[in-house]
Amino acid sequence: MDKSKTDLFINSERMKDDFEVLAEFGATGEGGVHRPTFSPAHLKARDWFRDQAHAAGFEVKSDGAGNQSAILYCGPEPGSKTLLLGSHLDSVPNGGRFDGALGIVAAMESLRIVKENHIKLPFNLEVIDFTDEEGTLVGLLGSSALSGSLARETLHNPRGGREALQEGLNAAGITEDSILSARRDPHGLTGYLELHIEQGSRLLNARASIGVVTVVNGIGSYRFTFVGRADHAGTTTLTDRLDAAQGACSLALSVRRLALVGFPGSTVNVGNMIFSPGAFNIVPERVQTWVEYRSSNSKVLNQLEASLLERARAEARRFSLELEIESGGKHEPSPMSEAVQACIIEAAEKLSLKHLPLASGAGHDAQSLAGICPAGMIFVPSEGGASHSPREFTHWEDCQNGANVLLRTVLNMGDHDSHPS
Ligand code: HGY
Ligand code: MN
Ligand code: MN
Repeated sequence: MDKSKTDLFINSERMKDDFEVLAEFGATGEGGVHRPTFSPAHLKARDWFRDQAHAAGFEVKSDGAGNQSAILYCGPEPGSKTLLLGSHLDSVPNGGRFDGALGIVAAMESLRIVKENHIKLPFNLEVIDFTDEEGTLVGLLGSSALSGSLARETLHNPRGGREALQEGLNAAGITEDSILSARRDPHGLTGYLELHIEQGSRLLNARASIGVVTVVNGIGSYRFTFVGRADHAGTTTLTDRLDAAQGACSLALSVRRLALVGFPGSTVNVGNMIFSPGAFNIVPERVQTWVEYRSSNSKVLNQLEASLLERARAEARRFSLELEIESGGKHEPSPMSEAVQACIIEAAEKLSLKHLPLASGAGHDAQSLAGICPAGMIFVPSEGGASHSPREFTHWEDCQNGANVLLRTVLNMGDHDSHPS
C-alpha cells in the first residue's frame, strides 16, 4: 500500500459527533436506545442517515426492503463492483446505543476519508443500513432480502407477528412485494465488511483490541403455542386442569438443561411468553412462547432443533395439551471469508492492535451477505460483555481503533483486488 494510504486515519471527533447525535434518537435516559424497526425514533435515525450522506456528497439510495445506502463512486467507473460497509440503525427494545450504530458511523466516516483524500479503489464503496436486523418484524429482514435468501412464507409468519409487520411496512412505505424485489445481483458485489461490538467478553478477557470474526453462529426460532382449557382458578382442582402455562413453563426450564447437557457451546433462549386470556383468576387456555436456538456448527444446530421440537411435544403430552408449532426461520452458521479476515488482520497489525479470531454468538447481517459475496466482521470490546441492554458500553478509544481497522481493511482489500496474490 503506497505511503499516502498508510497515514490515513478516521476523524475521531467527527465520528464521535455522529455517534452522539445518533444515540439521541430513541435515547432511554440510562445510556441506551429504544429504536425498534420503523418506530418514530428509528424513522428519525433513518432520516439522519440520509441527511449525513447528502451532506458528505454521497449518492443516497434505498431499495424495496427499505435498506438505505450512501454511495461513493471511487472505483474506475460508475458500474464498477461495490464493496458494502454495513450494519443497522434499528435496535432491540430498550437496547444499547452501540449495537449497529457504531458500524454505521464508522462506515460513513471511512467513506468521508476516502473521498477527502481522493483515494481511487478498484471498486465503489457503499454504506448500507439494513432494515430490521434485530427482528422486531422478521430479523435480518433487509440483508436477507438483498441476498435473495428471504422466503415469502417468512413474511407470512414473521417473528414479530403479522400486524406489527404490516404496520411497519406502512410506516416505511414498503410492501411484501417490494421487499422480495430487493434482491441484489451478487456479481455487482466485491464483498461486505461490518464493524460491530462483540457483545461478549472474550476480547476483554484476552486484552485484545480487535476481534476477527471467523464464523457467525447459526440461529433458528420457533413459536410454540400450548393449548389447554380456560377454567375457574378457584373451583377447578389442580388435577382437573388443562393448564397451558404448565407446558410452556416446563419447556422453558427443560430447554436450558437440554442445551447445557446435550449441546455444549450452543445457546437457547425463551424470550417471551404470552398468556391468554391472561387474567389472574383464569387457568391459562393458551400460552405462546418463542424459543430461539444457536450454534456455530450446522450439524449441532440441526440436532438441537430436532431435540427442541421433540421436547416441546413431550411437554404438551405430559400436561395433556395441544401444541401449535410455527417456525420463525433459520439461518445456517456463516463462515467469514478467509481473504477478508487476512485483510482485517493486516490492518490490525499495521496499527499495532492485538487481535483475536472468534466466532460470533450474535447474529448479524454479515451472515446473509456471506452467502453471496466475501464477508468479514471486525469486533471491538464490550465493557462487561453487556449488550441488548442500556448497560452496553464500549470505550471511545476502542471504537476509534475499530473504525481505523475498518478503513485500513477497505484499503487493503483495494490493494489485494488490484494485485491479487
Ligand atoms: O440477536 C442477535 O444476535 C442480533 O443482535 N440481532
Ligand atoms: Mn447488531
Ligand atoms: Mn443486536
